Amino acid sequence: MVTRKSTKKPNVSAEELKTFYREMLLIRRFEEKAGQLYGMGLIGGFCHLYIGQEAVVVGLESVAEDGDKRVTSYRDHGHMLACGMSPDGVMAELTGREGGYSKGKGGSMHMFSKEKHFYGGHGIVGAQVPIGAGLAFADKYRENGRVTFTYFGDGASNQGQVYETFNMAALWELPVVFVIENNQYAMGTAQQRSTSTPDLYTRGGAFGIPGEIVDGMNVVSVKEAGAKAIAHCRAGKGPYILEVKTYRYRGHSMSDPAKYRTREEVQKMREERDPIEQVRSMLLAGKHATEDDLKAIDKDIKKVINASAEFAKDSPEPALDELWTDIYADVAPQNA
Ligand SMILES: Cc1ncc(C[n+]2csc(CCOP(=O)(O)OP(=O)(O)O)c2C)c(N)n1
Ligand SMILES: [Mg+2]
Repeated sequence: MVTRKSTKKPNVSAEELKTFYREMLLIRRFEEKAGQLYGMGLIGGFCHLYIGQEAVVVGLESVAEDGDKRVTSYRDHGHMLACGMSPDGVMAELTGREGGYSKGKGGSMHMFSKEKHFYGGHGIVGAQVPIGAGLAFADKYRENGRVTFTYFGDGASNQGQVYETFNMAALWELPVVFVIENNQYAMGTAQQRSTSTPDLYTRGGAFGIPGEIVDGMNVVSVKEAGAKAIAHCRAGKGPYILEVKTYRYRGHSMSDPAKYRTREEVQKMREERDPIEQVRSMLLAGKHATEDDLKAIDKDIKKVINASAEFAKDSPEPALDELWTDIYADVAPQNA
């Protein structure tokens, strides 16, 4: 089994660092805005924010190619933005409006984009894991060289269906990267209180699936590990596990008072490990950008996010007869 950490110097251009900065900031500002709209009563139901975990999806999406697929849990806004879905469509869905990706009928946890190969958004813990293997099975069957990123949490990694999936994915050598986003908590339960062995990247050992641990607060490390994992899958060698160590800054969902950890713990992580601040420092230290350049990026992104909130507020609620649509598929699935 592969179990080592990469120690070589990062191989990333100044342009790419700037792209990472922009993409992570887009997710952060989007989530902050979603939090505000939730507080104003414009978003109802469940809403799980991704703040703190931005480097995971941005690093991994940087190695994905056209036609590669992704599926994740309910903490899904970052994944959608990182694969190129529109902030307008995502925000409108959060507010339950017609202009949303599910016409306002799905909300935060139930959005999809066939065009961007984003397959949800799943509220049942671990349920997306066999779905991810199914997507990879279809690609293997079609011999199209595509890979699926299947994201799930540290909590979900204790679910039974994950291991049934590992077995089949290894047996059939499916092109799937299992990404365990270890943000150290499952709702209010810290990982050490729920999990007998802390090293989740070794969980594929019984099935012969290689795994690697990655610093998920460092987007460059995530990119490098992602490149290796995806190359393994594309070469037809079967599944790969990445345990990406990250941290969720906000509560589990909007209704979480977060009494299970100290403010100091969160503050320390924000001050010492923040993924966006790390890239900001690299850009400034390498003289790849000035404070003013970075301010201009921030200003640009705020515009995009404010426009998405306006779009969401202006979009009407779905018409009553939408209650009867999108219940059953009208046609059998064709080539995805
Ligand atoms: C099968 C199932 N059991 C329990 C729940 C309730 N639940 C929702 S999220 C969650 C914690 C999952 O934590 P983790 O996998 O670490 O993901 P994170 O929320 O940290 O992203 C639980 C227990 C659920 N939705 N589905
Ligand atoms: Mg977790």
